[in-house]
Amino acid sequence: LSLAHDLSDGITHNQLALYYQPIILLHSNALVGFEALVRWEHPKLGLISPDEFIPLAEKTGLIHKVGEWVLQRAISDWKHLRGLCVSDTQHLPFLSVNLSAPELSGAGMAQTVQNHLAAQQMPPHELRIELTETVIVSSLAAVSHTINALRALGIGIALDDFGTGYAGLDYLQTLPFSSIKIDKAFVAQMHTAERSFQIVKSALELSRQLGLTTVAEGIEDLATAAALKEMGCTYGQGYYFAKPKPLQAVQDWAKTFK
Ligand code: G
Ligand code: G
Ligand code: MN
Ligand code: NA
Repeated sequence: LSLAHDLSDGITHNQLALYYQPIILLHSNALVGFEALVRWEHPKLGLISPDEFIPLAEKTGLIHKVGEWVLQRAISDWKHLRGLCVSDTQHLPFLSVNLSAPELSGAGMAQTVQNHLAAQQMPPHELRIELTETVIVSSLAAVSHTINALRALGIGIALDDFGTGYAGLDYLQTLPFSSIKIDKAFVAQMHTAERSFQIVKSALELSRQLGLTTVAEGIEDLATAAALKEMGCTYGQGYYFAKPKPLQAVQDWAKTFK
């Protein structure tokens, strides 16, 4: 509808915003990274979630403009976020950015990412690209070249929403993932549903066996954070620690997080 037209205008009129959600190293409760999550501040409709406008952007081809804006903004904001993170020899600070299939199937994507990194002097290993299983299933051949090229640059590749797609294990076999994000659908229920708990446990075991790090998404309480830490999950993310926030707000939050 005209929402697509609005989005095209919105991109040029600076209506997109990036929110950042903290990622915590569970064993020491230290801030180690952020996930960048895009929002659209529509002048009449208010804040629109990416769940609504990313599919629209993908259908209309506007995703390339959205993705370009997200990459540029996130990588340029990183200099304000990096210093908030704890850094040790095992866990370097990282910034996670979501990419979708049409963005990845473009031939020049790895070069584009490399150019943004070089422009801001961001080390490639501090960037992590999050991909969903559904993204990959749509065009494995088209995206695998780009994914391999990004990984070869030293960029981390995370399998997002793990467990909710289909044939996820096949991707783990063929694509160079460096981490897995366990979907909040499992994490949120792991204390009330035995099956969810067992699925999380198995995902952690699989991840360990493959030498990958794991991020648990959707941690909403202390009990869940404590259980995941006990189970050996590397990183946690969720409202229990912090909701996604604009840059200034996340900087303020970090000052009070011990
Ligand atoms: O933060 P929120 O729950 O509203 O995000 C919903 C979903 O939108 C996320 O799970 C993610 O898959 C997607 N998303 C968020 N930001 C981006 C982005 O910058 N690019 C793409 N392609 N998807 C995003
Ligand atoms: O890209 P991905 O689908 O993983 O994005 C994570 C989504 O989950 C974002 O939309 C973010 O706003 C949302 N989210 C993050 N933490 C929590 C949480 O603790 N609870 C719930 N319900 N959603 C969360
Ligand atoms: Mn994500
Ligand atoms: Na996701």
